[in-house]
Amino acid sequence: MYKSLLYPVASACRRLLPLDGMWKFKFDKKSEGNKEGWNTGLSDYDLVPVPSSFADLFTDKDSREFCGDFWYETEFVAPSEWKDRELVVRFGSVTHRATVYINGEEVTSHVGGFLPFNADITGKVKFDEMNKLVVKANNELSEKMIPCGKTSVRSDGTKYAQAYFDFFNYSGIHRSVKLMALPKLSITDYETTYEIKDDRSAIVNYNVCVEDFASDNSANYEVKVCLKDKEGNVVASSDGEKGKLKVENANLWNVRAAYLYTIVIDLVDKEGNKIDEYVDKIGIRTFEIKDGHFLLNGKPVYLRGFGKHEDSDIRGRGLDLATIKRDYECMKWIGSNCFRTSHYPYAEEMYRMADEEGFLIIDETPAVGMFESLMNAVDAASGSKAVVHWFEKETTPELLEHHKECIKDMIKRDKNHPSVIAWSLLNEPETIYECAVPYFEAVFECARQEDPQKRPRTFALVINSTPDNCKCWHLCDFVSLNRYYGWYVMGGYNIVSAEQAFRAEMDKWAKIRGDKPFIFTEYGADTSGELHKLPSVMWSQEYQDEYYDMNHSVFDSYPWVQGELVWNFADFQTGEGIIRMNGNKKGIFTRNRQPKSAAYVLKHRWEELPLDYKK
Ligand code: BDP
Repeated sequence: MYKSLLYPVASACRRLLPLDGMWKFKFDKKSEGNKEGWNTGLSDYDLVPVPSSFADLFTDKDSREFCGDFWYETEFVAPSEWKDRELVVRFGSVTHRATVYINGEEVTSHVGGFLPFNADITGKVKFDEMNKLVVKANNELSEKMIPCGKTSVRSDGTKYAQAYFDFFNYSGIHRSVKLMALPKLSITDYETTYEIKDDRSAIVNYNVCVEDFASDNSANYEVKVCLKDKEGNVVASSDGEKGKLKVENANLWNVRAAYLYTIVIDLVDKEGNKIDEYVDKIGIRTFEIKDGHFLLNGKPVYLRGFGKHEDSDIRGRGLDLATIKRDYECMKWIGSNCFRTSHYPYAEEMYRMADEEGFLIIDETPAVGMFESLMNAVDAASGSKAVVHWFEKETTPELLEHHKECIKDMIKRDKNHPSVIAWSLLNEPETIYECAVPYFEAVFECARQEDPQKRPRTFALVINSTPDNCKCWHLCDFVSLNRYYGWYVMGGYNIVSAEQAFRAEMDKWAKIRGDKPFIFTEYGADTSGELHKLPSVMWSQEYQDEYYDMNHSVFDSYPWVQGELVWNFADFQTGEGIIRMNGNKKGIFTRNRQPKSAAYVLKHRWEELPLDYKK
């Protein structure tokens, strides 16, 4: 079974066939697809683009809100030159579950909507002929997987997704699909760690994984690794699966001043013929927390930027390279240097771009919605059932296993990006009962084990996880607060009281924080892109400006606040509800990526703040 999460690239020894395009598509309203043989091909289908969410392609509400199984189909021809290769279909992501069939035969299943997986179709392909690739996907939510939610049923029997999170449950084949033709003896993974020396040289420690997928293949090979600079000159090389590359006068990867080296990993046989080649870009840098500061290459850096979403008009959460480009242009224009991949790992193209542009990423798992309060409040009020804390539910063990799988895959996929500086393991979970602690310990330990670079770990604390009652914050290497003083708490004219309450909370953290740095992973106010009002009212652009001014004056009073990521980069789609007007409007940019007036407030502030602010 081909298990590798390396980004798919073509090379001297690797071939790629992109399968993106219009695919056949069909909703399986009665869950009859398997019984009716849809795995062998679809009839009476629609055509939809891959990659894309399906929700906003159609004009009827039943399609947008569809919850259950839905099927995709495409065809491809594999040339007979590929007969001796491993053939693997690589899905960037399918939200949330997928079963893959090739020529009618089931080849693999995968759970988790935001990370890649492979379908190994070696030995199942007809060469030089049409092959049918069918995917059965499913977007039901449950409390046993992340993101958490449940699947409910309307009075007319139709299923619908009840998300425990504040973004639309976009679903579909969200990222690119590629057929990879790989050598039988393949490079399946590699990792790097860095040491920067006083004499400006650097050591790149590397470790390469090789797998032999043909049992008759003699494992007589050698690994050769070299590093090339921007001009293509080889600056270091080494032999062996593990080794050290010494780079003299190393060009370091820095914030908004990236320098990338090309790493070329070759497998060669005894005669020196190439068996496999994998090529990637890496950045030489260190990142650590010391004395309450984030140190990039030993120098303090103050984080400024956003919590984001993968969200755009029509394509929903589907990969859109134009949106990625525009987002980076907006993030550069405003003077930011960091973002969190709230609330799930993003498409790999986003990280590759951050590597190039010198942005810092806090990489987040899809662990969102682990909070029972709202549902419990209703239940408790009606006396209908005893309140069960989130982490003592009977679903917890299964949830934890899935969560750990996601952490492992996220770190496996993203560990070599210089842009990734930290892991965010959960967003706004329930932390005020002791039963949360073993769960948190397990996920924090899992991340530490998996990451060769031992990046700092955190989770985003909801407003009721306070210095008085949070049982889990001490596990964080740095603490991330989501705070809405002046919006959900004491908003509008009462913002004065909000500031006082905010400072009171910060004073309490100050007493117990030790030397952990704190950042804000969320603060924001919903704002209509059209509404101006003098004097301000909540939802007006004027109020969003005042809200940010108040929050920044609090941040600036505490030297141990080492970063500010506003919520949100852009307006985004959510489910329907009385506190959402066609989505969440806390964007600094509209959903179309045009600035609201708060964008100028932030631009002014962030361009003025030195990189090592509060050093
Ligand atoms: C936080 C969540 C985020 C929401 C945000 C909001 O982490 O997903 O979108 O609040 O209410 O609770 O805008």
